[in-house]
Amino acid sequence: MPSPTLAEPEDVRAVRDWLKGRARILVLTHERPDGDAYGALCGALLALREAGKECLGYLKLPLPQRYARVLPPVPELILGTPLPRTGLDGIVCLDVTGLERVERPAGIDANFNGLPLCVIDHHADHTRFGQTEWVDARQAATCQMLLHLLRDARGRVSPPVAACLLTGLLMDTGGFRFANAGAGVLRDAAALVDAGADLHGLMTSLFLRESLGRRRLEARLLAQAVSLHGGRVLYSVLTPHLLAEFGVPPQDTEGLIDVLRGIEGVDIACLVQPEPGAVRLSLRSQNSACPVNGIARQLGGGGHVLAAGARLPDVNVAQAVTALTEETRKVLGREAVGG
Ligand SMILES: [Mn+2]
Repeated sequence: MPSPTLAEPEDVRAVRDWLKGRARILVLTHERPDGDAYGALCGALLALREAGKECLGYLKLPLPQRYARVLPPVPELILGTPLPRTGLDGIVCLDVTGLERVERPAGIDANFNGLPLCVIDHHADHTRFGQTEWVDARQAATCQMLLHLLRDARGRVSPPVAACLLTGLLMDTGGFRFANAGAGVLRDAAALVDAGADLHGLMTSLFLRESLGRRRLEARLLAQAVSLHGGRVLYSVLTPHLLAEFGVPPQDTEGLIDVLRGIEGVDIACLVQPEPGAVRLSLRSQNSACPVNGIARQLGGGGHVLAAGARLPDVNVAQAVTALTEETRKVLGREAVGG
């Protein structure tokens, strides 16, 4: 894995110029946010305020406990309610692959009310949807891109912003355990620690402490997991009922799939999540010869080589599992042929 490098300078410059020309900015991220999304959203809002900009951010649901514990309070964040009347003059979308994945507040339409759109993202399957875009799939996290942007612009990052950005960098690299955690990531993490982020505190809260309910839910998911293709694919079904049974909030499912991914012999792990009118498949690969982004794309979704997902409308769990069985068979078969 090559170490992340700076993106084309003109893209970064375009984003910086765009930001300079705005006074009241709305910051959005993707639906069903993860640690990189929360870190990037909160870090951007704090940094914009420090730069003297008025800004607002939006999340449909409150932050999961693990993030609420470690991220600084961000008063600019609106939770689930319509935006106050504002004279917005631009929207920033962070860590979002495509237009349809943006978590939008009531009052902001699919055309973003015609406001100028600036997009910063690191997904390989990003589909351009902003007028001003900086997209670099070599970066491990959107938070890593924000660090470069801030360092270039101001040469420094404040301690609260550093805490947010390190949170995203940690979560998108699995605590420096994934293949994307190269030397560049470690150098950037060190820069964030130098800037005041509490690495040990973040590691503890993000990876070493969970509620008993969540740990019991993980145990249940493992106990009911089903093997396919001689154990190379492992899936488990996570229903809203199961979340309720263990008292785990619906926005706190990030990382549950890792209990399946970590099992010996598993190349592809899948969490099957029925929701109203659809079944969502989250996919993780332990083996770059068995990419899951192609599977996700085949099923109408997308993502990275090793982490992807799809939402299958109008199917039940059995039909989703049949689709999973077929698509993973093709990928494992190709790998066997390819060597
Ligand atoms: Mn990300």
